[in-house]
Amino acid sequence: MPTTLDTPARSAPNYTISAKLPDEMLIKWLYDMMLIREFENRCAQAYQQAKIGGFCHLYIGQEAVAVGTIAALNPDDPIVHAYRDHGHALARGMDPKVCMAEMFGKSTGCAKGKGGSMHMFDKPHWFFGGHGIVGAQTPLGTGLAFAAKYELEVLGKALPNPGVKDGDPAKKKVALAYLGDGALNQGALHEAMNLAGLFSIPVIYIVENNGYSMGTSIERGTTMAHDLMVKPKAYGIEGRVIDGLDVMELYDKFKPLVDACRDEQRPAFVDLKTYRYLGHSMSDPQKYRTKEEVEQFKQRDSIDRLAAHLMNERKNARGEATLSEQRFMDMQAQIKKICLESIEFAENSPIPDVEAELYSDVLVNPQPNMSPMRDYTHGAKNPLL
Ligand SMILES: Cc1ncc(C[n+]2csc(CCOP(=O)(O)OP(=O)(O)O)c2C)c(N)n1
Ligand SMILES: [Mg+2]
Repeated sequence: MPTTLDTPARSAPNYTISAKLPDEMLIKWLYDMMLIREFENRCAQAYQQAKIGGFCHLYIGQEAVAVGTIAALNPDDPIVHAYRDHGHALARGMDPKVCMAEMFGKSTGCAKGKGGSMHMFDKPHWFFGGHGIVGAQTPLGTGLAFAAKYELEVLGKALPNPGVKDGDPAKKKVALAYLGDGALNQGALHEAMNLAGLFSIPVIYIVENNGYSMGTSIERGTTMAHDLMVKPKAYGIEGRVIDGLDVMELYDKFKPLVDACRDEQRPAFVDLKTYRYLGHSMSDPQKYRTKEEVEQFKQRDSIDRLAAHLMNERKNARGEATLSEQRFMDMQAQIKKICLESIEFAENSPIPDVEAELYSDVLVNPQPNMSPMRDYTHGAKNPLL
């Protein structure tokens, strides 16, 4: 059992900011978390049926992190993530059909079927990926935040950004750069954090600390795993530890941090403690942890927690339960329908046209470095050769 992921007994909730939010907002959080979980379950099924290929990392267990952190943002605050990214895409507003089509490698997907599970991308929603190289997204998040600050303080106008509505140059922004605990020791993160500290860049590094990097526990791979706050401290960046299994508690702690970083145009670092229920990817015998450990975290499931709060603890203006059992069941049915329709849409969508698509929207290496033994191009002509 990783020591960094303690599972303390829960006391009665003492929510602060989130307790004052409208009922419908909290119900939407629950809906979004349930949608992500159902979507991921459907992905697992489709993967087992070989309808989804390549790598596939599911987000089940961690849903509160994407939903709670994104809820604290403005819609045009940029975010960037690693490869466990379906949940963030959905929480940011991507159409589940488009997300599922990308999973299936179909041309109706958000990256026209060329990205797959690890490369969700949704520029209109200010979601800049989906990145498969561990840690590589952290300098990108720093750059997105730097660009916003540069527009505001130096240019006085929005930089050209085709595909999204022009940002308001007079508006202070904050960017989120999510990373796994396995990215903590990547040089890119430390270079990025140094710059962010030096230039006071409004980026928040969110470590989705699920305790494992593939099969390696954080204690085995990272110094000071029990106190990650020493890392941002070295770069003059404020750090916070936040429990990522209770979305309302998460929001209560995270929202003021976002507001402060926006207002003061400076960075932060969050050790967000969470847990994934399934293996690292679809093929993982999980010999590195016990079934009891997984069960223990399931006892603190974030969806169960919020549902119980809305159905049993929180009252609406009429003094009734905020969420009735009937409405909860209706939500379940609606989500199931949406996910099944997404699968149907993905299945019925065409695969990308090789000739038209293989070299469009991708970085083409003009020096062919592919094996001459195999025709990776399927006959498509490289426009740069
Ligand atoms: C630079 C680099 N090194 C190694 C890998 C192989 N790899 C893929 S995922 C992964 C583990 C990352 O774990 P973590 O950051 O904790 O994210 P999680 O899977 O827990 O979400 C590794 C080592 C990679 N993709 N990129
Ligand atoms: Mg991890």
